[in-house]
Amino acid sequence: MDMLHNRPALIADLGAIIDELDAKGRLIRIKSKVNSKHDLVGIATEYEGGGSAVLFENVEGYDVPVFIGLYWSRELLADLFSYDELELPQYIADRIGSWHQNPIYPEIVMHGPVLEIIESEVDLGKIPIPVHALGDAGPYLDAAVVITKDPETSIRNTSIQRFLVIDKNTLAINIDSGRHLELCLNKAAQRGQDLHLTINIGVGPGLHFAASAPAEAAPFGTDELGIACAFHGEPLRLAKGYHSRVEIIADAMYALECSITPGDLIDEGPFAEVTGNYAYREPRPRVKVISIHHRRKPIFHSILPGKEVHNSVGLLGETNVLNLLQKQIPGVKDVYFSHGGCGFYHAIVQISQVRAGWGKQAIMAAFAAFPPLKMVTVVDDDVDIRKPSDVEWAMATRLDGKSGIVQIEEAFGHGLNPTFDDYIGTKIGFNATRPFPFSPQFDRVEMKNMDISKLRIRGKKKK
Ligand SMILES: Cc1cc2nc3c(=O)[nH]c(=O)nc-3n(C[C@H](O)[C@H](O)[C@H](O)COP(=O)(O)O)c2cc1C
Ligand SMILES: [Mn+2]
Repeated sequence: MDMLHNRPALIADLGAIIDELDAKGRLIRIKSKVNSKHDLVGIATEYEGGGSAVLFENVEGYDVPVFIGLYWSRELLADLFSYDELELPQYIADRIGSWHQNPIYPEIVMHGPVLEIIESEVDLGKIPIPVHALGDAGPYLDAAVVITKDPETSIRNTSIQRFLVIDKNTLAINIDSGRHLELCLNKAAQRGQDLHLTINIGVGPGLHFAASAPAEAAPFGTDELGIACAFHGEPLRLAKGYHSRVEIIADAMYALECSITPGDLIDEGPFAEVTGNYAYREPRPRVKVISIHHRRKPIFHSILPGKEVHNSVGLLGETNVLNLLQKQIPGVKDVYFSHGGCGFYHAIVQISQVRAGWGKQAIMAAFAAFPPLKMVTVVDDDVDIRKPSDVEWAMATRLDGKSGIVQIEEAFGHGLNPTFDDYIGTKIGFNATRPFPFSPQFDRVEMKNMDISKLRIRGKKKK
């Protein structure tokens, strides 16, 4: 009985997650004193992608540790949910499916770790918020789960946005075009009201995934916090804010109650973004921080802008494309968003062809399922979609340059992609599948699979 409740509680509580990673030998504790400006992220980058996360226990000038790396390895993430890495996208798709069919709703509680301390004075300078890249404008909140309410219907919306720290009680937020938060802000503007929001830092992956779920999986007007409940297998615990109409996450490390006055802008950027480029400086909404709640012994959670974002927003996009393609396109077996494609610009689709023409249908369906995509490559089921050289082989030997490339000009994409100036650019699909029906010249050579572990040999196999 207790076992059943163990898992959900674990996934909902970052403190418990860090302990669990430690017990599994998946936590590196940095004991040396580290400066949070550039040095911390520089060190974290050395561990990026490994199967362990990192806890900086001694951050210069602060008594709060910084945790980083929860999302940089799918192996680590999958292990936390007790799944295999390759099962992770399907597991996430199932959780979102379960939310659609049998939603569990969040509950309001009176007590929770985040309510332990409320700061008498708002001072963001007391939180060890790292400065990431050398060209960044300043410290950034990068794993901040935003909750707001539609000013018209009061239905909650959840997302993740980056925030630049301006001064002790001011942040600047980057809201991409098309985000539900933008819709809420526009509605507040029409009503002449401020928009209230809460920023919740130090949460588990169920909630992080709920906030990252694309609009195509969680349309406007649906409370995405239910997705977190689906991961936890129980209601997500919310606490009422002291100053705002919007709830905070009772089990978070930190919760900030904030407001935005529509039209009030302040310069934000540059910031090292998921593309590997800097997002440029521009006037963006100013966020006033009204109160700061936190645990008695908080840990600050940060993420790196590369693989960690691929495995959150990208993984959720991948899951959505997989889910929709499996419903719409006969023969679709697997989908992968490659790291070279920044985790969410390039979808590789594996298909077991049953009829001609579905390769191109898969391209169109993938673009529709996830608008930030710039490229889709479709391959047969004898190609390993997680192996770049295998995908290239399919393009080199099976893609017909004349009939196999689909080009869609002036389409809406992702504004951060340098080739999508003001969100508009060209999307490309590559149908690198064999012509159907198959003919022998496209057959892949096969050798017999042998076990060499018991061979009597002299000499070593070189790597
Ligand atoms: C780590 C991370 C950082 C993100 N940063 C931003 C950001 O700065 N601005 C933004 O608009 N979306 C950002 N996103 C994407 C949105 O959170 C995501 O698309 C979400 O689904 C939007 O919620 P919505 O569908 O309710 O609009 C980020 C996602 C992740 C995982
Ligand atoms: Mn939404």
